[in-house]
Amino acid sequence: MLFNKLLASVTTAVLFSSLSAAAPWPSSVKHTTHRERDLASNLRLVTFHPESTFETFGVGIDHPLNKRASEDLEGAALSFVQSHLNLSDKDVNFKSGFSGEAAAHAYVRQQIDGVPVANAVANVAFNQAGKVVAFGSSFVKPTSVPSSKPTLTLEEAIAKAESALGGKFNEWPATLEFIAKEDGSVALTHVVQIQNDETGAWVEAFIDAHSGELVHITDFVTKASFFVLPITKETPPEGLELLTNPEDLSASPDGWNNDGTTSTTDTSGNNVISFKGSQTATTQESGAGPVFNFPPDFTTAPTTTQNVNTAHVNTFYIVNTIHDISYKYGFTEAAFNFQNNNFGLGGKGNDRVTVSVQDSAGTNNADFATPADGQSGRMRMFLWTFTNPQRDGALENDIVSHENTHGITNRLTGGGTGRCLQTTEAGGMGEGWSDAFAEWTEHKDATVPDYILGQFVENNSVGIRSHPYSTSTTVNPLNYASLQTLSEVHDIGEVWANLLHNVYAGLVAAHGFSATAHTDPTTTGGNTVFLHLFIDALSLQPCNPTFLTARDAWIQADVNRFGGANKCTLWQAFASRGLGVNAANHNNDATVPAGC
Ligand SMILES: *[C@@H]1O[C@H](CO)[C@@H](O)[C@H](O)[C@H]1NC(C)=O
Ligand SMILES: *[C@@H]1O[C@H](CO)[C@@H](O)[C@H](O)[C@H]1NC(C)=O
Ligand SMILES: [Ca+2]
Ligand SMILES: [Zn+2]
Repeated sequence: MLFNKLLASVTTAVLFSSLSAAAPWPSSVKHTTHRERDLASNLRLVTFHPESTFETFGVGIDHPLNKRASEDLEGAALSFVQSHLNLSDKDVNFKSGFSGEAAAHAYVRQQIDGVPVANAVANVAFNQAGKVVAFGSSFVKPTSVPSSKPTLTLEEAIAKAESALGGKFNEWPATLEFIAKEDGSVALTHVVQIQNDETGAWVEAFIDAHSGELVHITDFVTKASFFVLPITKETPPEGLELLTNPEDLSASPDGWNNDGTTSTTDTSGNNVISFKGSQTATTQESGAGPVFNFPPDFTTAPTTTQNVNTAHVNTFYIVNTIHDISYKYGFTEAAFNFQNNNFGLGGKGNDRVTVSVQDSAGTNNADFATPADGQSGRMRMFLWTFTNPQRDGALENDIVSHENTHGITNRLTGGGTGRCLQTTEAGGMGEGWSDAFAEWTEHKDATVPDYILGQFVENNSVGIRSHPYSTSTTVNPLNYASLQTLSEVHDIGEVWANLLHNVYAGLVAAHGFSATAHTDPTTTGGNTVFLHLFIDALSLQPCNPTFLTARDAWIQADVNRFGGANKCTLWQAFASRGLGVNAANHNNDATVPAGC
């Protein structure tokens, strides 16, 4: 409860005053380009992210190098961006790219004097025919540009960042980058990572390399805020089972108990390490094989050795399983996933997920920090204090899945930088994808029941969100226009997750349900189609997407992979919750394209 009280005293007061001063929707417009955060030392910082344009091209358009070999992704992307935005080659810099099953993706940055502009990025997607199918851009035309030679040393910038943010430089290599500001200028900045072990804060700080001012941050941590709802009835825990060989060797070739070079006998491997307190405090196998057989005792405190072992094993199992599922649907090494050893398949390694269970930093919550590809994702699970004995979020799979999905969405959007779900609206969708993925993993057949998250940790039947996700507008009335009055990321996330619940229901109604979708992405059920589009669209959408551009990315993803077979099903579902063809500025529209 402490968390809610803190939130109320620190954040809510300000949000109420700003909301009451303005008409409902103009105040929500900034969701697409801004984010206001309370940082350490009573510092409030508003970050600016230039609006992303997003165009999709259906079956595709040509690019200047069409005649050349199509495997030159970098050359094709750079030449397309230059011609499309009328820029020269000195303005554009290739950041990352990969070829997926349905599309190839390139992520480029604007640069000035050879220095990249951190928040001026673009992404280009090519279909299998080598034609451009999607283009997103937040490139800027700066009104003034300072010298690209810093006057402030890196050491001075680090000292400024540490004192402004109340944390310590974590020694991750600093970079020099421009940052586009709201006033139209750009600032030259030293970019340094600052962490605070007590609060769990982990940000990239952009310190003006001429003035020393903190001008921007990237917040790597996405938190789950779980609001207390009235307890109406009990949901008994589902039974745990001893599963044999749950790993998918086509996604984790050395199995889960191998750290990429040698085999392991504890809850550590190539994709994840689960521990409590320190990374040496993992759980050792209970028998060779390996066997990790540690049944929980829900009548005793979660902190008993027995229950800590269950927590390690369950999170190790869930994060590995999500690694394997998402891998088969396209979240691979080259697409910036979390693995120590990438087996020569592209991307950066040494970044398995670290899971700290029963982390002492908090209660009644959990979080996930997503730095760029090549640095480990950090999941922290907390204890929940609503019951006696307390309960452990590590044993409620929807909470673990929700957190893990933050890593997937933050890596797949914008090419592995961890910088592209930072605005209020994009951060809100981040929460929504996390709920929607958790829901996806739990479907068992073609029925699409209302979905509730977090009922075990709170020991109530209504869970931690304001409404169940539902195809019924009576059960869940949230729609696109709800964004006019919502400004907290989890609240916005509920709108997106409810939209995706309805997209899911539409696809399953059209295609049925594939029972083996977790391990076989070639199946044809609506649940399989849904997860393909979910993953594919993340790579297509622009940096800091909006509901509108994210919707367009789903439509384009369907063209790329299924030839547009689901166009009307998708539009009908989106339009049913206000995200029709003419939706704009957080105003509903129920129009579907002609012919649907
Ligand atoms: C493209 O850029 C050049 C040089 O900056 C300029 O002269 C030209 O007018 C631009 N063309 C268009 C179509 O904007
Ligand atoms: C869960 O809630 C029910 C009442 O709804 C209560 O009887 C039970 O003791 C609670 N369980 C725990 C562990 O607190
Ligand atoms: Ca990686
Ligand atoms: Zn979350």
